[in-house]
Amino acid sequence: MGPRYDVVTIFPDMITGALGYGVVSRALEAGRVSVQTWNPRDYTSDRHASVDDRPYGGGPGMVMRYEPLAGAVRAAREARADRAEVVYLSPQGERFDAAMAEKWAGGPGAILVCGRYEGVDERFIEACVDREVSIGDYVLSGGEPAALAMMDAVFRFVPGVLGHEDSAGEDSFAGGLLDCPHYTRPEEVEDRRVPEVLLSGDHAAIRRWRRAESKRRTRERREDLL
Ligand code: 6GU
Repeated sequence: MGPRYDVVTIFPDMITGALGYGVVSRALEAGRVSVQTWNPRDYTSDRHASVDDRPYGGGPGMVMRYEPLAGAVRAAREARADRAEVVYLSPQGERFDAAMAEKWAGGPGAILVCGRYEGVDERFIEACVDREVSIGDYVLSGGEPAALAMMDAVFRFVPGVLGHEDSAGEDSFAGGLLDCPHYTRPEEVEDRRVPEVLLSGDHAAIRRWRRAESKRRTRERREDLL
């Protein structure tokens, strides 16, 4: 069995909806990976089932309350046989990358906590969170798109998830380089021809060309990777 992710979110449909497509959907159906959502709203005790409240000290926006988050994490923990890490998704976290995705693909998975509003009560992070992870230097309205991006990137490294067994190894970043260009039929479209080497049947030459294109692209677009 591959990794299991428990996602704590007040918008579970965002997660389950987005997981219903393509290779990720098939991997879930085949049981190679699994995802379950936990809604903090189900762990409230007040009449209005409130998950957020106004920030102490004033200011704009709302803050997610401790109790509903802690309750959802506790429930997710109790549903797992292991002691999976609790990961809070936020722009303040350490940066997620391909190396982390590959490492996580071989692990048990995690409990991913998605924040909304201006943030979550800091005491929840202190008491319940093992690490904070960010997908990049921009602010999302919530952690859900980040959780989806991370799980997708992780699942691609789980054996059997991609049909063609070594496709993940040939993607951008796998070897520290960007991906090479790809072409399909027809051989010519609007006066643009497929590079001749790809039609040559010379597999060694094709391998060399793709490698050279990857390097050229990386140098032109992402010199920082070299
Ligand atoms: Cl992980 N969460 C949120 N809410 N915003 C982000 C992020 C995560 N990574 C970058 N921006």
